[in-house]
Amino acid sequence: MSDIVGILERELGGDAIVGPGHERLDDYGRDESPLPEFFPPLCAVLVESTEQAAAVLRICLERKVPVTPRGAGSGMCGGALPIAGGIVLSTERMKRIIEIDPGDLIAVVQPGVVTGVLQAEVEAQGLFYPPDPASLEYCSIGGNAATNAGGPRAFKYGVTREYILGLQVALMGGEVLRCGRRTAKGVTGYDLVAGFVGTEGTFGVITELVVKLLPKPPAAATVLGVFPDVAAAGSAITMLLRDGLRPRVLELADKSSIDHIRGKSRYRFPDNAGAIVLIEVDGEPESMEMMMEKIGVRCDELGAIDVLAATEPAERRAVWEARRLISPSLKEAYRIKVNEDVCVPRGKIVEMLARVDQVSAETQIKTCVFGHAGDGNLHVNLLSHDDPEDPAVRKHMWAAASRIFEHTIALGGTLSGEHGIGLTKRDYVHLEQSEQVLEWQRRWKLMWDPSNLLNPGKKIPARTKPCSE
Ligand code: 2HG
Ligand code: ZN
Repeated sequence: MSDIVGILERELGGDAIVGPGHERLDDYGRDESPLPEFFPPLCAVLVESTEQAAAVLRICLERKVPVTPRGAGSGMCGGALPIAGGIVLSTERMKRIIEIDPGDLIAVVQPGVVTGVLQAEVEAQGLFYPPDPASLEYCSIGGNAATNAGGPRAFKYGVTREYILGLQVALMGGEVLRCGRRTAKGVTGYDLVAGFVGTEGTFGVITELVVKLLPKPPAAATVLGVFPDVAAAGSAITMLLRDGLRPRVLELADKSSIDHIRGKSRYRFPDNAGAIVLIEVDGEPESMEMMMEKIGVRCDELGAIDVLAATEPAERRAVWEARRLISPSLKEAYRIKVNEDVCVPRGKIVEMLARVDQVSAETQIKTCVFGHAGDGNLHVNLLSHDDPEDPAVRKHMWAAASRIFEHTIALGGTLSGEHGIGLTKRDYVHLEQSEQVLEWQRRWKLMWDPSNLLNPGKKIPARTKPCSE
């Protein structure tokens, strides 16, 4: 393993390598996950092409060196951490939008394209790429595909998987695979594209994507329902869903979330907000007023203490900037932020919110809940000012997270709605999936990576007992 850095340097050129002693090397041992430790790689390789990515994967297999793919490093579950050492393969330099075709409604992009940049580029041509993870200003499309990222607009438009039509993937050993299509429909063969999306860099390294676009909705408007507390806001969401309301966004933020962004946000949230429901509609300009009126009346009936409309683009931008500030503001305010993204059936949102309160009361850990409540996808943040490296503190925080997972599963939910499993949730997957289901996934992984060198130790827990038991 020791000469791997030199070999990669000779193959790709020194400029591609962030090697030992480089001031940036440590950055590749961290991501946005709530882990205090970092995992320094031997080196990071910043590839610029599919051929370079394939060369790295060929060399790593030949030398039996673990390799961890990385997009922008914005993942929250440790998926991009090189926990087995070895090297990090970063696609951050592959930033080219190769093609935008307004007729075919597709774009062809490299994985390092920042999601927000792609959105702005297609919107300038009257098109629309809906998936909008909160980190869209710095996360990359390759990472979004690797984690099957969601976002607020997933409520109406669905998650990343629904927008990936085709992929080029570099496989362990250096083979390059092109799969999928660029047509609106297509059922030829098995759906390998869907199989790669969401595998968190454990099957292959995405080096090019064909993404589906939509025509840009001509108008959008945002409504803020202000509620006395999170329980009232949660029941309002349940009722709005029962009414059959289908806006493009149906988000929730509790009082703690709002209080953490007040000082920073350009948007002034009402002082009396005990929780807010953020609703956004899109469609024809003439229909906006009518839809907002309807939502406003319904929020009033459901116990809102105020309903505010944001129609002007600048005002809507300010609302969204504020919403995206919640996560970074919590990170700034606490030494520990264990953030979960559990997802419960929509009918169980109110019950889940009550169970989060119960866990907070039992453990005396402060919680903050916000997120994509219309999808049942709640960001339950467990927060503490204690020392993140203190094993007792750590144990206590993760025991609380484990209680949150147990409640989620008891309500028929799933551990992760959008962030992925990576490292931080890997050892809880057995709460949700049977050993048989896990075993089939292990076999699937080994089909693509028989030496288990590509992002090893992620996504699926190691076998703990024979499948037959
Ligand atoms: C969001 O929706 C992100 O803001 C981050 O998914 C969630 O930090 C979090 O809990
Ligand atoms: Zn989110």
